[in-house]
Amino acid sequence: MRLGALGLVGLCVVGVAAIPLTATAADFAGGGIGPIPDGNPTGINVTFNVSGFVQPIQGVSLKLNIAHTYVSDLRATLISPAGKAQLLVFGRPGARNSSSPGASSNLGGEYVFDDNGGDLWAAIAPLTSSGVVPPGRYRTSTSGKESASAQLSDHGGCSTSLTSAFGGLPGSEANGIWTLNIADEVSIDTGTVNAALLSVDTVADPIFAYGFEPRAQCKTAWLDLTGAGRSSYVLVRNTGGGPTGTITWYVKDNIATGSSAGALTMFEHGIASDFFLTGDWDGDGIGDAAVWRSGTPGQFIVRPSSHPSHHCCQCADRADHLPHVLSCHHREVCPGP
Ligand SMILES: [Ca+2]
Ligand SMILES: [Ca+2]
Ligand SMILES: [Ca+2]
Repeated sequence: MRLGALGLVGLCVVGVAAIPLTATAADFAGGGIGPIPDGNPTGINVTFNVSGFVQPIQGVSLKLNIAHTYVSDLRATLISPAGKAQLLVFGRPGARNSSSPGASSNLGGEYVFDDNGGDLWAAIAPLTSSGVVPPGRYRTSTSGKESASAQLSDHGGCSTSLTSAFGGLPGSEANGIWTLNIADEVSIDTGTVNAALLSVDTVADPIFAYGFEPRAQCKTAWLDLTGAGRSSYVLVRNTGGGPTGTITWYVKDNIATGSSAGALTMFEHGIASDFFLTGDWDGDGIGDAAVWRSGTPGQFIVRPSSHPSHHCCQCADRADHLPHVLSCHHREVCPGP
């Protein structure tokens, strides 16, 4: 989606969430803006009261007026109502492993995050400590250092997609309080969110074709189901019992060491007769659990990391032939056998 299209139907005024009965595109000003607590991973929550959508949303973009003197201190995550879907907007951009202090350049001005923007990490790379990241449009991107204290790999800087994370949310799930959590995870340098605007529409973007072009700054890890930048430890167990018993996935985050070793996540996905695999179907840089279920039609059933409560299907055109397009964007529902 494009911010330039926001006034398209005259439905809203910047700063005022004026809502039509049935929204097709609208802006929502953020509440809770202000100084970002220094060296505090909890951060602040900027909230957007979204309403008026009946049809599934497609495009989401975020405009921030933000000032900060050390861009690599910051992490920002956008979360839809009730946590149904979420995406890291940026996380410690420019910062990689634990020996790197990250990028000391500044934020100052208006930054738009949408699926047609430029590469934030590339924009940061040449800047000095007093340099300002050029205001403008940027893609969302995967995290550098995954926390203030731990980083074991050089991952981060891969472009992700707001449309893939949030597109397809039905109106009932798009309406409500959206949250942008912004945290400054490293002490000394500080900053402030001066304004925030969330733009939502129901029109698929004609320009972005869900591609993830190579980025010189981008590094990722195979079988990384947590976004830690290293392969996760993953097991599946037949916890339902029998030849079609429910399968529980056990995912151990591969960060930290000793008693603080990574957290264990458990969730049910698939049945014992499925084939199990992983990949990144929603393009958020984090691996998704998936199964292939043979049948007529055969189907991939994916648990996208950006919206894990929506197990979405991609059907084959006939029994055990691969689908034409692998995407969870529209949360396809396969017809019954
Ligand atoms: Ca600086
Ligand atoms: Ca700081
Ligand atoms: Ca994913």
